[in-house]
Amino acid sequence: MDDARVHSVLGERDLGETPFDADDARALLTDMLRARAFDERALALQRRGWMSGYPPFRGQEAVQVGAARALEEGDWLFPTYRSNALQVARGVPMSDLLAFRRGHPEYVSDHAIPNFPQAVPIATQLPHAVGAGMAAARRAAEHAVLCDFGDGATSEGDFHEALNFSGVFDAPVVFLCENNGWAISLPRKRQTASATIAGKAAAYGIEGVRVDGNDPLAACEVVGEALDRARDGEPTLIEALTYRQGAHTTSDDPGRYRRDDPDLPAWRARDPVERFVEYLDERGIIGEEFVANARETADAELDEAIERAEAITESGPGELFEHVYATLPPALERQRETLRADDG
Ligand SMILES: Cc1ncc(C[n+]2csc(CCOP(=O)(O)OP(=O)(O)O)c2C)c(N)n1
Ligand SMILES: [Mg+2]
Repeated sequence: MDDARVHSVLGERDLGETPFDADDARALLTDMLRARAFDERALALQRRGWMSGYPPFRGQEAVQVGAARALEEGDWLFPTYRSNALQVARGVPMSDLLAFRRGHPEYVSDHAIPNFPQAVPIATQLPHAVGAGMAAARRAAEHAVLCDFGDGATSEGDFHEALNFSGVFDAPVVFLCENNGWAISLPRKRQTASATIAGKAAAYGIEGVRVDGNDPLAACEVVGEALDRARDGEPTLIEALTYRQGAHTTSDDPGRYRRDDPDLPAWRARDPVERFVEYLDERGIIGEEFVANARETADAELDEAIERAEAITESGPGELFEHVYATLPPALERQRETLRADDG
């Protein structure tokens, strides 16, 4: 693998030189605008106490929306807490994502999208994704698995175990690492001494690819090719280079640790939404009204989603004891009883 090569489209090719046509490009931009509207509204809702915490994905819309577009209908997605743009673009109802952030433990609507619950513990979804991939291969199923995670996840044992298993058992899995420069306050260069994250793939005998994560066309192309290879039993580790523009979560203050990040202005200037708008506008693929109209539609979709999420009953603390054990162990049973008694 050529470690230095970063796959990109926006700076290198016109749309006619890609597999995408104008409709594809407009659909990608529409989803990026929907995702950004979701992110901005979710942040505002958190600020007024509507939900307790929120991990913004601003700056990472291109890689997530591009990846979502590359998925076939039956492919499984294993998301994280920051994969909301991926899920929005995939068609998971916004109301489900919002209800989850309000404490509802599972996706509530009756959609048939093969989507795992988002993982909050770092990297636990990687072995799950490989297991799902191995099961699919064993049943000779057609679908592949896309597993999304951050640069910080690459330091977990689960990352090693999952990639190792995928290579040995030819699991149809695409590992999508969104290298957004930070794991909370830890910069990428302190995360690993490897020159690249994609380069780690070589140790597992699988393909490693780097892609410009602020370029939706490049992301869609690279993830699509990797999913095709996965269906032939060849896993891939993709490193998408991007940047977390906002705080880690609404509980974080990045001003305390990266105010002086020398890369910050350059990344802000490479905002994925503005960059794609400019690319399409310069080529006459979108007109003046496109962005405003798409945003208006997204805002209306959000109004409805919020209403639907508000209609869902909030979970009580008793939910803590549900969904893990079929029969609660005695110690947990006693804790549940104590909680009930305290609740009066
Ligand atoms: C197993 C585990 N250890 C620690 C944490 C606390 N934690 C939450 S997010 C995070 C950083 C993750 O960074 P990265 O993987 O780069 O993802 P990003 O937040 O940048 O999307 C950590 C350490 C956790 N959730 N799970
Ligand atoms: Mg990160």
